[in-house]
Amino acid sequence: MVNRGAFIVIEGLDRSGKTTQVATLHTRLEAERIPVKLLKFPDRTTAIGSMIDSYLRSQSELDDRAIHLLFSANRWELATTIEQLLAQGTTVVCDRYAFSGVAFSTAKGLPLDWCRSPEVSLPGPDITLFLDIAPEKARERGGYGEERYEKEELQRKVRSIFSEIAAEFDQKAWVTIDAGRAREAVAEDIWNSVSPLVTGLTYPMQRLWGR
Ligand code: Z5A
Ligand code: MG
Repeated sequence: MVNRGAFIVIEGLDRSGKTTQVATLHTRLEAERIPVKLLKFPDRTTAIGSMIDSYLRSQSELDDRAIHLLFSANRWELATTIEQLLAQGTTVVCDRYAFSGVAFSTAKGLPLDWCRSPEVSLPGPDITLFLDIAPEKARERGGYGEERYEKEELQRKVRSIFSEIAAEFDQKAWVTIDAGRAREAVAEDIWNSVSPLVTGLTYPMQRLWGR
């Protein structure tokens, strides 16, 4: 029987370097000959993803609950794929996941419990690496862009909700990394956290919030 792959999620605020670090981790895993698949949420390539893309670029308006459920559905449409990849021994590295879904919608004013409900039972990460950066430092990295949520006040709220979410996980499952440092230092911390997992796991895939 093959050991299953690890499910690694990289979360963080805008401009914290998630996409940069996911790419670096991918390169390193490939160099170590570990089968790996990268995923990114929102996945803007699907039909649901294109509605999300249009909303984020302010080309369409949606009720806050409707867009929340679309973000969640965008994960559910890939849930079976994630499960199959892990079962066949492929490590899955994911750029944002359900925690972004909960943090952003709660920051907009929806109740946290309501936001979490549609995410319950999604494939659960074996580890979540949270790239933490002060919003003012993130702004120095080229400033916030054109998209709907790229505003400093909202990002501050999102940061505080992420820390509420983190408090529910044990320290091995949720690792906060200071992302205000050089790319190489951040990448090294990420590697030190994930390398024990990527040689294959023998316990079953988790489900989000244990259900
Ligand atoms: N959202 C939601 O509401 N609900 C959900 O369920 C999900 C998402 C999944 C779009 O996400 C929006 O969707 C997002 C949350 C919401 N709104 N906001 N904000 P996205 O993932 O498509 O886009 P993004 O998060 O805005 O990511 P980003 O701008 O792509 O940031 P990043 O990936 O964390 O950073 P990066 O691209 O790797 O780096 C940014 C810049 O900094 C770039 O020029 C790098 O070269 C530079 N960089 C990276 N690392 C460093 C270091 N260490 N030092 C200096 N400079 C660096
Ligand atoms: Mg990104």
